[in-house]
Amino acid sequence: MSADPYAVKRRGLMYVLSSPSGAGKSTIARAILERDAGITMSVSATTRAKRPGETAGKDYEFMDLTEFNLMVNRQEFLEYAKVFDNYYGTPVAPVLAELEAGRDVLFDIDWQGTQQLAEKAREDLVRVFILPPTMVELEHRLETRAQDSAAVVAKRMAKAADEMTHYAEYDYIIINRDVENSVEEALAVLKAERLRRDRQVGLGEFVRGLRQGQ
Ligand SMILES: Nc1nc2c(ncn2[C@@H]2O[C@H](COP(=O)(O)OP(=O)(O)OP(=O)(O)O)[C@@H](O)[C@H]2O)c(=O)[nH]1
Ligand SMILES: [Mg+2]
Repeated sequence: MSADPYAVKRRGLMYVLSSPSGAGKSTIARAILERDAGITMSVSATTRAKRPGETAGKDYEFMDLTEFNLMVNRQEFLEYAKVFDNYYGTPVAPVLAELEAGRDVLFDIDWQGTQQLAEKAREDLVRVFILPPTMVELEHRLETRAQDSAAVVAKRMAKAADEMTHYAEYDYIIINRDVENSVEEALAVLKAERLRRDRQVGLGEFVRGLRQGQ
């Protein structure tokens, strides 16, 4: 993972952030990436239109349905799902490359995708669900985001209540009352999970070295 000669070899983990729309997941994800050099974002493919301010290849790989289906058929997705009216999927190759190099991968995906990852890679998965403090706050965030039409906001509010019931499928729950505090909590989870014994595959070797007086 790093050039540190004393670093214990470890397996990368898959860190999933999910939440109902507008709970602050994308903001928290961005902050994690800025503050922790050991984790990289999984860039999803999507059939939804690019929004102003989004960069192709960085925010998403934007593609049409034909292209998306081609990737599905070639089994190039680790998971994929229909969210609202569009398809979203996680390309498998970049994720495996990061994990094999001992780096962690961050996923901003919904509960459907998280369930699929749990079936495929339960051991490597850390699931975090973000809840809004109140529904009033959630609606406010959706409105002030102002990237979507009023109709889209209404649709997302209606779905949010449903989506929240999936909190029980996650390992950690963060109630986003204050973004800074939520980011710290999200980073604390990451730090603690990295210390899990079974992720530190180089421990046997490390302790052997210790016993030999190195
Ligand atoms: N299953 C799955 N879900 C994804 C993937 N990429 C994004 N999503 C989810 O799709 C939903 C919509 O994402 P976007 O179209 O970017 O919209 P958004 O404004 O960011 O929506 P929210 O993050 O929900 O507020 C979010 O819940 C994402 O977490 C993916 O590869 N797989
Ligand atoms: Mg988002």
